[in-house]
Amino acid sequence: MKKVITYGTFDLLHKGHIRLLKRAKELGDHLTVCVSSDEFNAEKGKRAYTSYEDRKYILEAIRYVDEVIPETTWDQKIKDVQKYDIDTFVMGDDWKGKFDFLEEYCEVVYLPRTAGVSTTKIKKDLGLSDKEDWKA
Ligand code: C2G
Repeated sequence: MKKVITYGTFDLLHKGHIRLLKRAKELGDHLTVCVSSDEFNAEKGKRAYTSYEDRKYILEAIRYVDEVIPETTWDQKIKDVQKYDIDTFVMGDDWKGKFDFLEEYCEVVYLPRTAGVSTTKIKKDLGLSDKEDWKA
């Protein structure tokens, strides 16, 4: 069984996220999604609208996703690839080159991002910001 892994926040889920997950799954038989914890998002300078628990719940409902685990640090990828016996690591190409160090442990694939959609654009179009004020 060919195992694939990808990482991300996946906040305000949109077509770009789904297309990434679909193409990632097409590279193997099993897709693990490592979704950023709320604390790790703070480290990434992001504040997700949807909590980690809810982002996990939503991702688990997607047909392309087989397993969802937490991402809590930048440095867990090598351990994850070994622990989950991963064959292929996949990210959108906005990360191109950033994770080439994993080539020692698995195949590394950067897929073209889906143009015209992003969580940041959604928030901007809705007049939301990353500030506290839009928290429900
Ligand atoms: N993505 C995409 N097309 C878009 C938007 C996002 O293909 N229009 C991809 C990104 O390239 C990424 C995945 O969807 O591979 C998740 O995107 P984010 O939730 O923004 O993830 P990010 O904040 O980049 O977190 O350790 C890695 C980080 O956790 C990645």
